[in-house]
Order: sequence, then structure tokens, then C-alpha cells
Amino acid sequence: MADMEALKNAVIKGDQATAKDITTKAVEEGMDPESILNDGLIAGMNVIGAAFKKNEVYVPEVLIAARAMKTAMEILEPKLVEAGVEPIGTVVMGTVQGDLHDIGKNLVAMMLKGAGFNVIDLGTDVSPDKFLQAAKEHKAKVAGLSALLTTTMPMMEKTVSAFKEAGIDAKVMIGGAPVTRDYADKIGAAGFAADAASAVDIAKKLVS
Ligand code: B1M
Repeated sequence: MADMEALKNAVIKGDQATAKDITTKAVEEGMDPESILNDGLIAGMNVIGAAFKKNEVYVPEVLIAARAMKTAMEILEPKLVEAGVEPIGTVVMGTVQGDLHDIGKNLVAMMLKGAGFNVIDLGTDVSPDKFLQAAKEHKAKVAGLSALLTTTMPMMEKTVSAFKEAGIDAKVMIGGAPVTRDYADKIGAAGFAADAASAVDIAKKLVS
């Protein structure tokens, strides 16, 4: 029988081949796809997230763990859809207009996916209107905005205002190296996270 502890460890180590093999075996054995997701893949990403938060692992380790999870998810996703497993919620995610930095944004997106969110990645240089239209189209519960430049941070305020004016339910969460909790409070964003692991905790709070 496919070993979920071994799958979890394969994600932690970023071992794509093993993660893929165990997931394939588990699916072939008819194991519940939700258990494979929760007890294997998400369990592994949770360990990496906690270690990243404590500076015990760094960006490269998180990226290779996320890549192992992604490989396994390609096998598991159709089974999850068949089983009707609902994601925790949809997050539309992007780097704000004028800003092309995407390494942190990608990390946050990967961690959110790892935690069971459906993430719509809008890429970089995303205008307030594009965030708004995507949140409406995908019925997102959270819009995640990343900015790395002090000059592009005002786009976060513009996006928050656009959401408020449109009166839609999605909550705006912001982050990025120059962004602070004070700034989030000042512009009326619903959430702020300093790193990718905390972004998962905040997104879970925002959808609960
Ligand atoms: Co740029 N850059 N850059 N750059 N760059 C910085 C940000 C800078 C601090 C460098 C410096 O001067 N010391 C500086 C900004 C100064 C400022 O405004 N305060 C800067 C500058 C000035 C520029 C240009 C203007 C340079 C120029 O052309 N003159 C230019 C701007 C281009 C543009 O965006 N329009 C530019 C360009 C670039 C590159 C293209 C070369 C490249 C980006 C490549 C890419 O992203 N694909 C680049 C890089 C790599 C950097 C540095 C070196 C590294 C950024 C990074 O990826 N960090 C950066 C200096 C630095 O930070 N040391 C710098 C790693 C990443 C994992 O961290 O993105 O902070 P970070 O994400 C973290 C958290 O912030 C948080 O979680 C992540 C993981 O923990 N987080 C969120 C991020 N988003 C979140 C969202 C959330 C929650 C948490 O909720 C939604």
C-alpha cells in the first residue's frame, strides 16, 4: 500500500520522481485522493512552510518542494475533480502594476496551492482593474497582491479602493519586501503577510 509518510518526506526533500511514483501507486490502488492530498502532499508542504518561517530552510528548498508537489498534483488533480473535492477557496494572485518582481509572488502562490487553495496566477504588472475582473470572474475569496518596489506600492491602495468601490466580497491580502502591516492598515487591506508561510495562515483566516 502506498506510504503517505514516504510521500510527505518526498515533498519535503523535493524528490520529484519519488513523489510522482508514490502518488501514481496510491491512485492505482484506489486510495482516497483527499487523503493523498492531505496526508502526503499538503503534510509535506506544511513542514516546509514551518521550516521556512523559522529560517531553517530557504527559498531554493521551498521551490524544489513545491516542484515535487506540482509533479504529483498533475497525477492527483483529475482524481480530486472526479471525487468532487472542493478547494479551500480561490485566490487571484499577482504582482501589482508597474512591478515585474515575481519570485516572492510565485513562492506565495505555490505555498497557497500546497495548502489546498485554488490559485489563479495573474502574473506581474497587474492593474487594479485586472485584479478586480479576475476576482469577479473566478469568484475569488482572496486577492493576493505582491509589490517589491516602493514606487509600485500605491497600486495596492488603488486596487483596495477599486474592490471597495465595486463592492465585491473578495478580501485583499498584501505583501512584499517593502510592505508593512502599518501600510496594510493605512490602505484598508484585509490582510498582510511578511512571508509565504504566513500568507497561508492569513489566507486561511480570511476565508474562514
Ligand atoms: Co529588483 N529591486 N529591480 N529586480 N530586486 C529590489 C526589490 C531592490 C530592493 C534592490 C535594491 O535596490 N536593493 C530595489 C527596490 C528598491 C525599492 O523600491 N525599495 C529594486 C529595484 C530598484 C529594481 C529596478 C527598478 C532596477 C532598475 O531597473 N533600475 C527594476 C524594476 C523592474 C520592475 O519591476 N519594473 C528591478 C528589476 C529586477 C530584476 C528583473 C533584475 C529581478 C526580478 C526578477 C524576478 O522577480 N523575476 C530583481 C530582483 C531579483 C531583485 C532582488 C535582488 C530580489 C527580489 C527577490 O526576488 N527576493 C531585490 C533585492 C532584495 O530583495 N534583496 C530587488 C526573494 C523573494 C523570495 O523575496 O519577493 O520579498 P520577496 O518575497 C517574500 C516576501 O516579501 C513575501 O513572501 C516572499 C517569501 O517569503 N511576499 C508576500 C511577497 N509577496 C507577497 C504577497 C503576499 C504575502 C507575502 O500576500 C499576497
